[in-house]
Amino acid sequence: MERERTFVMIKPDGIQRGLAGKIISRIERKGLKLVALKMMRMDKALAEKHYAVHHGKPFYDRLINFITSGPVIASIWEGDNVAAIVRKLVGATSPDTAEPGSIRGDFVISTTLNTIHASDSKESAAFEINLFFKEEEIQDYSLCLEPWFYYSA
Ligand code: FUP
Repeated sequence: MERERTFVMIKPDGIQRGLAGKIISRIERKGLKLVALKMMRMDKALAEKHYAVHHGKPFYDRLINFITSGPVIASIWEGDNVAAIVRKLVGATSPDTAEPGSIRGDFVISTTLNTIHASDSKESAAFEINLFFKEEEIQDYSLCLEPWFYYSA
């Protein structure tokens, strides 16, 4: 079944702190389906496209420097209403409001070093997936547990 997709990226601090496995595991255990995954180093041009909406803001240069400072893990996840669900798992942008139990609520104390990016809407997911992945890098397969995540009777 064709379900909605979203883009998730583990940032350089998440990799350095050894949180990549924990973060992926949290998204998996929710019942979402991993369809693409790669470790890569973002160059300045890609970072500027990805964060174009923040161009000119006071934190923009810091953000571009940080995101290009080390490798990231880019991924695509599928599921019903997946963009909204993953944003809830990620938690709020500000470390003082990120809810305990969310990824940022449990692991993050900085607004810059915040371990994870997730698309904030279906529209930004489509843009970001297209920016980071070629269609042939996205896997089409069925998840054998899917009938235990979605009730279809
Ligand atoms: P989010 O979608 O929660 O990652 O947050 P935004 O799209 O608003 O911001 C993108 C990135 O900019 C955040 F991951 C961290 C950084 N940022 C700051 O450094 N300072 C700010 O005031 C807001 C965002």
